[in-house]
Order: sequence, then C-alpha cells, then structure tokens
Amino acid sequence: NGFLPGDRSPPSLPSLPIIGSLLSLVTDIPPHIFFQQLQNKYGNLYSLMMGSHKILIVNNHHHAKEILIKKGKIFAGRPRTVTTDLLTRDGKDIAFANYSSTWKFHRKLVHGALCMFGEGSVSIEKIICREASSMCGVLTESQNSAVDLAPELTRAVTNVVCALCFDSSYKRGDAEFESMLQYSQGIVDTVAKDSLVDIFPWLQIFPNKDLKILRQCVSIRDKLLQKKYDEHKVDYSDNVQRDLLDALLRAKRSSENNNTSTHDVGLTEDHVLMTVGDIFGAGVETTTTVLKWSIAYLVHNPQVQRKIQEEMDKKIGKDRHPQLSDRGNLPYLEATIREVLRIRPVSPLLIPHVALQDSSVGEYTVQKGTRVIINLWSLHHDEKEWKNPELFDPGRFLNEEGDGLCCPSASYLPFGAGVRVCLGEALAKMELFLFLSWILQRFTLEMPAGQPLPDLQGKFGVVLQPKKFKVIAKLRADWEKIPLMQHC
Ligand code: HEM
Ligand code: PLO
Repeated sequence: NGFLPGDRSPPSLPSLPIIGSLLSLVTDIPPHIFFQQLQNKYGNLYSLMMGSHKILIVNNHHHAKEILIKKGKIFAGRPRTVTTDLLTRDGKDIAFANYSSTWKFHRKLVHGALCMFGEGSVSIEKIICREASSMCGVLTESQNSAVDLAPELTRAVTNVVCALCFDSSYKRGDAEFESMLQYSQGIVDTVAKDSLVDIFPWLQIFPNKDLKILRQCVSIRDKLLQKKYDEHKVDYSDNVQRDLLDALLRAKRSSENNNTSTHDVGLTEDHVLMTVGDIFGAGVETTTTVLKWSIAYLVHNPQVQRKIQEEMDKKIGKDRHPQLSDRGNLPYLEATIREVLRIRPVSPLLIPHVALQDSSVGEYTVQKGTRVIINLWSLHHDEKEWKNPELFDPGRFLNEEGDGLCCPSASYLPFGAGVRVCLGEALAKMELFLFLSWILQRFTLEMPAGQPLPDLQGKFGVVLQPKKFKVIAKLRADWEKIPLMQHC
C-alpha cells in the first residue's frame, strides 16, 4: 500500500478538502512570525496543505541543515507558481528554476563571470568604491536636513550590479533608473506572495489586482532587459568580455557554433534575459534592503555607531578611504553586519524548496513533491540558540577579548546553504562592508529632532523590507575640510 514499516508523517495542521489549511492561515500576522508561533502547538516541524500542495514548515537548524546540506540534492527543487512563472518565463532563470542541467549550467556560468571581475582591470572593489564616493558626495550636500537615504543607497547598489551585468551606470534622476525603481517595487510587492492564485491556478481567469500589477511591472522590466540585450548584441566581440551579459552571449554563440541546439543546453534568448534579470533584481533588492536595515538599527543604537567609528578612527584614520583589505581589522563593523543579517534576514522563508524524491527529515517521512519552507526567522530568533533574540547586539558575534569574530550559534544561515546557496554572497558582503564603512567614516547618522525612530517591524514580501524613514547624515567633526577623493 506504499507505506514503509515505521512510516511517520510530521504533525499536520487541520485541513479541509480542496481549500486545505487555508482557513487557519487567514491572519494579519506576517507568515514567518505566524509559522514561528505555530510551533507552540505543532512542534518545530509540521506540515500543512495549501490547496492540493503539501507544505513542510521547518523551524530549527538541525532539520534545516539536513535538508539544505546533507540531503541538498534531494531537496533542490523549486515549485512552479503562477507569479514566478510570469516573472521568469516559466522558470528560465536561476532562483526560481527547478533543479535541472540548464539551471546547473547557468549557475556555473554566472558564478564564473562574477569571479572574473576579481581579476579584471576594473575590479569589483574599484566599482563599489567609485559608487561609495559618489554617494558620500551627495550626502555631503544634504547637511542638516532630514533625508530618505533609500534613493541614493539604491542608486549606488544598482550601479554596482549595472556595471557587472551591463557595463553601464545611472546618473541621479535618470528616467530609466526611476522606472526601474518603480517596476522593481511592484514586483517585490506582488511576486511569490502565496496569494490565492498560487494556491488555485484556475483563479487566474478572474480579474486579480496583484496579478495585473505584476504583469505590467514585468513587461516594463522585460523591455529594459531586451534593450540592454539588443545593444550588447550590436557591439559584441568574441575577444572582449565587458560584463555578465557578454559572458552569457559568448556561451550562447559558442553553443551555436558547435551546432548544439540552444534549446538543449537552455541558452535561448529567454534564458539569457531571465538570468541577467535575476542577478540584476537580486543584486539591487537584497543589498539595498540590508543597508536600509543597518541604518535603521544604527540610529536606534547610537552606541553601536560610536564603537564602529572608534574602531575605524584607530585602524584607518582620516588619511585614506576604507578598502576591502581592512575587513579583517574592523571586527566590530563585521559583527554589526552579521547581527543585522540575523535579526532581519532579507529572505525570512528563503525561496521554497521541493523534494525531488521520497525522503525523510529527522524521524519523519517526506513524500516526493512536498514543498519545503525553511523558516529562517525561527532559526535566527530561536531562544534556545540566542540570548534575547530580539535584542540588537553585535557583541554576540565577538570573541571574549572583543577583538575577533565568532559565531555563537549554528542556527544562522542568512544566505541559505548547500546547492541552492545564494550566488551573490561574496559580492553582497563586499558591498555591505564598503558602503557602511565609507558612510560611517565621514558621517554620523541621526534622527531629526522630534521624529519617531524608524519602525523595525518590516514589510513582508519576497524580501523583508523596512518602512520608509528619514535621517540626518551629519559630517563628523573635522571631516568638513577633508575632500572626497574620486577613487580609492
Ligand atoms: C538565493 C540571501 C544577495 C543572487 C538566495 C537565498 C537567500 C539569499 C536566503 C535563497 C537560498 C535558498 O533558497 O535556499 C541573500 C542575502 C543577500 C543576497 C541575505 C544580501 C545580503 C544577493 C546578490 C545576488 C544574489 C547581491 C546577485 C549577485 C542570488 C541568486 C539566488 C539567491 C541568483 C538563487 C540561487 C539558486 O536558486 O540556485 N539569496 N542574497 N543574492 N541569491 Fe542571494
Ligand atoms: C526583486 C525584484 C526584481 O525586479 C526581480 C527579482 C529577481 C530576483 C529575486 C528578487 C526580485 C528578490 C530577491 C530574490 C531574487 C532571487 C534571489 C533573491 C528572491 C524578485 C533572494 C533573497 O532569495
């Protein structure tokens, strides 16, 4: 009858036919917190039904690592959903593509192209410092007034991925940049929301506000990607590789020259477009979000800001800009970045995984096709693993002497782990370190008098974003006289 001896399913939420456990999920609480709370009733591993899909919710690091690392390949699948299919032309990207040889091939290609930049004449470090310098210039102009730093942070981060993907950049107020900001926010707000359409695909035949927004935003994004692609095709040369798009074009041409069908290896125009779209989208939304959270926590915790600045004054001084080689010398800043990634993970539920064959987790059996949600929020706020998990305390990542880094718990996976681990981890860490060190070397971030501190709740979506807030970036004493050099 298909049952093995000792077969055991995980605890399950009550479920009704067809609508599954939907009724118990109708709540205003954001899903990562709701799933964390359900542990009280069902334990840290439980399942629920969404429509006809069985979903396993994982709230502890032992099970998470068994799934992501030990059984990584078995759980490397991705579900197909209406919204992600719309965004990625049925999974022709990396992040939302199911496990396949095409996915593997594209991951390798992108990984190789990102590594290349370390060696090229224009290194990633130089690109980031160029943008950090431009951003600090703009902050200097807005002395003593409260500003929303988001547009400048986003422009800086966007220009880094723009350089990597398209060998281009945006000036302030650029119309294409403004339109990118708009469509990208629309996509973040609507994609991968476990909306009704993702549960009942047939609901698509009815008008749906979110789907309409998503369709419009995706169509604007696709035009932008197509324009970059067409421009690149015109002046492409086999001898120079300017950026990621060139690397993908080269791979596409070489498969065409070898007479392999681009369909077989998955190098159609759609695949190339969707893959750069992923890197561009991930590159912008994730890093910007972490920078915003960092600033929100820094204005909440001026003592943390002061400590970072003291460390920088001692180790770097005023005669030069921070550079990547300073990373080892600024443990308190590194610890602060780690703490921000713990307390407000960018992707609190990762991206859903799918079991590609029958398997097990802990003592429980898991059937092929089960969707697996790793609740990173539960891992990062587990009281058994972290002292006062809601307290922002970079010191928890420092050793006893306070001069080196440590990881106090294994329940920490901001970038995921295993075969589906984040492709941009190294890039994101470089950006976070350089942007924050450049800002804090020169400026102190403060709240305007009488303003409430930024909200730390966050808005759940495909990334967990902070709400808008304004701060004053005040030049530190003596820094008025020190000019910004154009390059580091
Ligand atoms: C996947 C976190 C920045 C590209 C992921 C996942 C997480 C994550 C949690 C999902 C892992 C899983 O499903 O198991 C972060 C964080 C970032 C960041 C916290 C910033 C601090 C970036 C950047 C890029 C990027 C800058 C682009 C260069 C990707 C891609 C995937 C991914 C392509 C999909 C990998 C796959 O499915 O095979 N990231 N990410 N990420 N990330 Fe990042
Ligand atoms: C962000 C909005 C863009 O317009 C499209 C896009 C592409 C890739 C997505 C990204 C969005 C959100 C963050 C994601 C990334 C792939 C990996 C990353 C989901 C939707 C994370 C954090 O997992």
